[in-house]
Amino acid sequence: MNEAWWQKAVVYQIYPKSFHDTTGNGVGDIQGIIKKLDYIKKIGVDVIWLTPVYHSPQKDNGYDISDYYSIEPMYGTMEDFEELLAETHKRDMKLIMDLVINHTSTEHEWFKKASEFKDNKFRDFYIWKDATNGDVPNNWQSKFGGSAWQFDQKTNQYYLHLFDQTQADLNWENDQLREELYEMMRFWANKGIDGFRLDVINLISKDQHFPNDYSGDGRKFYTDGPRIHEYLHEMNQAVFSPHRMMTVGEMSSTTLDNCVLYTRPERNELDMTFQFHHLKVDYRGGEKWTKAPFDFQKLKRILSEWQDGMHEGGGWNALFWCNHDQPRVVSRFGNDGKYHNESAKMLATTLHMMKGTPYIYQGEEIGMTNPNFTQIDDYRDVESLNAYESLLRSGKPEDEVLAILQQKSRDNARTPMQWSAGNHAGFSSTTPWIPVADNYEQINAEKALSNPNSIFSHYQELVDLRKKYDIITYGDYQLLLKDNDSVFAYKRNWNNETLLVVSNFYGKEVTAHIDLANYENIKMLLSNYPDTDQTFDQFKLRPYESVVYYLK
Ligand code: TEU
Repeated sequence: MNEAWWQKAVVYQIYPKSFHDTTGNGVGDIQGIIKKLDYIKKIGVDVIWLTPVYHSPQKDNGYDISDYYSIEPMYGTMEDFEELLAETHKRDMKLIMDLVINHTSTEHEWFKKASEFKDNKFRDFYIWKDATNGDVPNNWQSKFGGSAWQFDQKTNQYYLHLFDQTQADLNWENDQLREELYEMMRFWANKGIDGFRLDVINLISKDQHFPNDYSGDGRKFYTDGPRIHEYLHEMNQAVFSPHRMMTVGEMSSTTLDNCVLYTRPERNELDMTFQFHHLKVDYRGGEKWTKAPFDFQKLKRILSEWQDGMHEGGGWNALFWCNHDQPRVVSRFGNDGKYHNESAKMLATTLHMMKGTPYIYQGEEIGMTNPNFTQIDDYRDVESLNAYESLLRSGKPEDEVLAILQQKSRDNARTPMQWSAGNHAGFSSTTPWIPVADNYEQINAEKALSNPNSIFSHYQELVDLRKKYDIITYGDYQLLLKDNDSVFAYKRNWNNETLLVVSNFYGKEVTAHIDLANYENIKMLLSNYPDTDQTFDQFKLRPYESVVYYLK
C-alpha cells in the first residue's frame, strides 16, 4: 500500500509563466514559485506538478523544448530549480516535472543536426518522408491546424509535427533515441524529483505505414499506437520503477480500455492517466471551435463510465476539471456571476469525492474565471491565434469568432494568478505578458485567505476529507438519479461504509429523492451552504447546492 501513496494524494499544477513574477519582467519565474510554496502548502496538497521550465523558444510556452538539460533563463537557473526542489521537499511536498517527449523544438540540437543533411545519426531521431505526388506525404492534420507535415527545403523531405511546425515529432522506432531520452529522465530522477507528467504520451507510437486517413485527421494511426504499451513498459523499467517515481500520462483521444492497460499496477507502465472525454461536452458536433452550452447528461455519463471502468479494470484515474489547456471550470460548468462561490465549491466537491487522484490547477482554488477577452490582441496562445485565422477564413464574422475564443481559448487558463487587489493583481510589478482578468479585485488569494467561507477553504476541507476517509480513495462508484437533468448524485461504497455526494448543477432549486432508510447513521461531512440541514432525507437542493454525507 505504501507504494501507492499517490492514490491518497492531491496534486497542484503550476503554470510558471503566469504564477508569480519576482524579476519585474512581466513573466512568472522559479523564485516566484518558491515565494508561494507556503501558500500552496496551506491548501494541503502533497504534490506539485510544474509545467515545462526547460530551455525553450516558447512557441508553445515550453512544450517546445530545445534543451532537456537546462532551465529556461526567463524562469531562472538550475540553482533556482534545485532550490525549489529542496524547498518543496522541506515542506513535505513532492515535485513532478513535465516530460515532453513526443516532440522537441526545431531549435533542439538534434533537430538542427537532423535537418543539415540526410546521412547522419540524428536524421532518424525524427520522422522524415518524401513528397507524395509532389504534395505532403499523407493527409494527417496538425492539432494546431493545417497539415501535420512541414517541407524542409535543404534536404527535400517533409518532417512530421502533430502540433506546431516548430514542434517536430520524435521517431520512437529509433533505439538510440529512446536510450537518449531515458538517460535524460535519469538525469532528473537523480536530481531528486519525484515523478513525471508525460505530455501527450499516447501519441509516441505511429503506424509505420503512415496511411492516408480517408475518414479523419490521422489520429487513429498514432493514438494509442501499435507499440505504445511496449514503450511505456520499457520506460517504466528503465526509469520509473528503479527511481520509484510517480507518473501521470496525458492521453489524447484515448480509450478506457487502453487507460486500464496503462495503469494496472502489475503491467508496470504508468500510475495514472488524464483523459479528456468529459471536457468535450461543450463541443458542437465534436468540434472544439464552436460556442455551445455543455451537455450535462453527457458529462455525468462520461465521468461515470470512467469511474466504473477504471475501478472494475483495476486502473487509476487522474481527476481534473482544469489545466493550462482548458477554460476555467467555474465559467464552463458553473456560474461565474451570482453563484460564483457556490458553484465553484459544488464543482470541486463533485470531482474530489470521486475515485482517483485529484489535480487542482493554479487559481482554481480561488475560483478564477475566464477573462472574457474582447480583442484578438489580448490572446497569446498559438492554437487560439491559428483558430482565429482559420475561422475568419471560413467566413465567420469576427464577433462570432471572438465569442468562440472567449469560451474555448487555452488562454482562459493562462491569465496571471490573482494574488491580491493590488497592481497587476499582485502577480508582477509591471504589465504582464498576458492581460490580468478584470475581476482580480473581487477574486484574489489575499481575499480568499481572510474569508473562512472562501472557495479556498472549501478546497482545504476537501483535501482534508480525503486524508481522513479512506473510502474516498478506495470505495467503488455508483451513479444515482441517472436521468435527473440537474442533479449529479453518486455513492461510494467500501467496508460497509457509504459516502453520498449530491450536487445541483444549476441555479434553480430542485428536489432529489434518495432513499436512506437503510442507514442508521447519517452524518453530513461537507456542504457549500452554511446552513444545510444535517439530517434531512429529502434532498431539497438550493442553487448549486452540493452536500457530502457519510452513511453507515
Ligand atoms: O496538450 C495536448 C493536447 O492535445 C491538448 O490538450 C491540446 O491543448 C488540445 O488538443 C488543443 O485543442 C499538451 C500540452 O498540455 C499542451 O499545452 C501542448 O500544447 C501540447 O501537449 C503539445 O505539447
